[in-house]
Amino acid sequence: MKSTKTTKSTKSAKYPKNRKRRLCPVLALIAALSMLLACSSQPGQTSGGESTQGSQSGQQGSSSSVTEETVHISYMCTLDLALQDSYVTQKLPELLKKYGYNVELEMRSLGTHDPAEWDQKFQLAVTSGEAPPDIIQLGALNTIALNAGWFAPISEDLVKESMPKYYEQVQKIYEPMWAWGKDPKDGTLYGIPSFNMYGPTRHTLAYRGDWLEQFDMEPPTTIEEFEVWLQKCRTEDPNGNGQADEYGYTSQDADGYLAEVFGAYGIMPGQWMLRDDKIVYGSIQPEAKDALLLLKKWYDNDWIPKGIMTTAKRDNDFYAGIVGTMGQAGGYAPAIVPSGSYTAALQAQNPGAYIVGAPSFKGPEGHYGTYEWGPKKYVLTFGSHLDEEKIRYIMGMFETIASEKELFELTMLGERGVHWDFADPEAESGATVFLEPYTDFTKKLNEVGVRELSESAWCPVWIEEVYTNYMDPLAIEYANQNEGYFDPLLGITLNSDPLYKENLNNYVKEFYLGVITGKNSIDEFDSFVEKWYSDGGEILTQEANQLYDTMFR
Ligand SMILES: [Ca+2]
Repeated sequence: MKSTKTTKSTKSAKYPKNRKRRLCPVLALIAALSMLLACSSQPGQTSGGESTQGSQSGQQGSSSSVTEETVHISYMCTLDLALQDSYVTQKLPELLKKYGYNVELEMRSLGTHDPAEWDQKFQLAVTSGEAPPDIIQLGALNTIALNAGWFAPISEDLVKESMPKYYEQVQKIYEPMWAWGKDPKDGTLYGIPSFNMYGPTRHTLAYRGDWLEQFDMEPPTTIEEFEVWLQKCRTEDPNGNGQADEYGYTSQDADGYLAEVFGAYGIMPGQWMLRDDKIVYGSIQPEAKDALLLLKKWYDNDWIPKGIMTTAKRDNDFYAGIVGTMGQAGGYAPAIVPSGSYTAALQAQNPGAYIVGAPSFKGPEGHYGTYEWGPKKYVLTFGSHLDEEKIRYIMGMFETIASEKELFELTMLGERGVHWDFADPEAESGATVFLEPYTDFTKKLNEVGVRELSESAWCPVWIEEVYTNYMDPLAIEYANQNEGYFDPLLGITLNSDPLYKENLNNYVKEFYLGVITGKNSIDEFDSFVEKWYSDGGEILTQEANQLYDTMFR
């Protein structure tokens, strides 16, 4: 993709060596050290001891003298994934010394774990003129912060040189993911993308395994077999309460509604799709007509609940034992395995219940699957005040954390035996569980400073050969059951999205629900599509294709 000004091969080199090699020229070393010292003695830094030696000690030109300088690193992390007093933030500097990193960590928290509130507070920090911290991890490259000049430009080459293992990892998982670290306006890279460890399509259709067993059924593989499932759920009282209160499938009022049904017809309403080398919107594709007619039949037969897409609750109704599947792209692979949190929530209300994940049922052309935005997770950026050496230092530190078992475990999970353990405590790999009282979401975030795999303040990038040891093999299998459907634009916001997207999506939802419930006729489909284009869809389609052409080809 990018022209690479390849220097020497650095792939197999360890970081301390890398730094030594790069810092070899004495002048560069002195310059780098004085910059580091300048950074570590900024005003406003209250804790002492940041520079244990004077800058003259660095003139000896050895890498060890570099690491004896304490490097102060300030950090603003999405959702406040770790706080200053969290176990991870407190413990990490001590462990890092062994690997040649002498750091002092400062978390700048925004006081909330709520995504919307966190983003709001972050934007307020930017617009109020606050200076950026050294590292900023975000859900996406924030336009306001970008325009305010918060981020240092980086390059793929810089990442490749400073974190060779992670660079290779990104290339392997999904090369176009660099796009979400780039400014859509001119393609400049500002952020290192991270991905979900379970891959781009990590949800599957989750069934009540005990209901399948009662019906003496295997998970349905076709629409026809799924209809048998729907019918049995309505008529055979699988929850045993003497009432016909069960349904086999539902969707709530949220994105991804009825995903498995549309997936069976090869389309992704609510997301962009690639067709004939063009980006098109899933909601207005002609296959939606067949899917809607099927859903209308199910609705008329009372095989799906009356509150579908309105009052129905995907998760709660499943946990309550009145819906037999968790669809709508809800079956998150690591959560539906026996040690997973969804299984625990289901069993809390339905002792003896269990979950079976299965590939979604196939449509007439053999299409199947549940869909989502893709492998995108977070983006790691650097404050615009940083010089390249400090950026390299931080990148190297993060690659070391991702590569070393003890650092990875600390930053992802906390301390084994105290905060977490393998689901099988005798095992040395496989599914992990948090231990009481750290099963509590807020306690885990505040006190330990960890959340779950694919999300971490202090391990924001990851290396497959390390992280797969902490994944349940069954979850990996589930995560690969519905391959192929994800947004080719990875959910990146278009310029005009704020103007049109919400209204258009509401319009689509209203029309779809109208057809399913009989308020609208499927014959109105063509005029529905026309109106979608004229109400802003045309502009969005143009922008989507432009984005695809400039960032993804
Ligand atoms: Ca019942």
